[in-house]
Amino acid sequence: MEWDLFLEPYRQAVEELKVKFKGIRRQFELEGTHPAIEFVTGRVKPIPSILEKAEKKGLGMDRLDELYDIAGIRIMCQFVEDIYTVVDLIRMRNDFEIVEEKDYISHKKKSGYRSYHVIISYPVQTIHGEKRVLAEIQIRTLAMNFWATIEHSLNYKYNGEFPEDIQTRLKRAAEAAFQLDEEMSLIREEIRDAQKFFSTKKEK
Ligand code: 0O2
Ligand code: 0O2
Repeated sequence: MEWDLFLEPYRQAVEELKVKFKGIRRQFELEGTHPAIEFVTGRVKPIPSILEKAEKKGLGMDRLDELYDIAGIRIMCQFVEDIYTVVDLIRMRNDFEIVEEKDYISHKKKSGYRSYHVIISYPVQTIHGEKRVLAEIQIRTLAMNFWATIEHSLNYKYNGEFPEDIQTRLKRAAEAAFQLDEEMSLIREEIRDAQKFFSTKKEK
């Protein structure tokens, strides 16, 4: 398997998508409106994880291109409302196509995981013409990201088999993250006004 050759279009897609979403953030800033995007990260799935996922999904080496998260983009937002603004912006675009949307916000996962996932088909221009790759865009609030990041690293440590007390605590933490998002939404307008005030002050 020529991994470098196989992964190159995915690397390209991740880099391009990062530039595009960071561009959206900058446009909000230039217009002086609350940026729906706080920050953007991206990664190409490590080879061992690709192999593991392919095995789990029963995909042979000739069908790795059916995995939709080899290219992954993550968009962090301050407020839950911003997530839907970003989803609308994604739906409006004509530089890629949406394949599927998964709303793990109104339907959180059993683990407590919340995020909005959009799977896209992204055209990469290669020296042999256009090649479409699948990419997964995860959109979440800072609170959702905090929870998911910690749960993910614990998952790694315990190999998915959490002791019961940790599982209970993680569920409680997920609930606390949800409450935090709710509270923040309620005082969103005030926070927005304060941020505007501080950024005008900074400019002076
Ligand atoms: P800026 O505008 O200078 O902050 P890469 O962009 O390739 O270097 P990648 O793969 O996108 O890196 O992920 P990485 O390095 O984890 O983080 C991407 C960007 O997100 C970086 O900014 C980080 O500063 C920013 N970031 C990461 N965690 C946080 C966070 O908790 N809060 C905030 N506000 N930003 C965070 P850049 O890309 O260097 O651009
Ligand atoms: P990575 O790169 O380690 O993050 P499945 O993975 O089979 O449960 P499916 O259908 O393949 O689910 O995809 P899904 O659920 O739409 O998205 C999978 C990705 O969402 C995961 O990628 C995580 O990034 C994130 N995710 C989903 N559920 C959880 C969860 O309970 N906790 C955390 N922390 N993240 C979750 P991977 O494969 O883990 O890859």
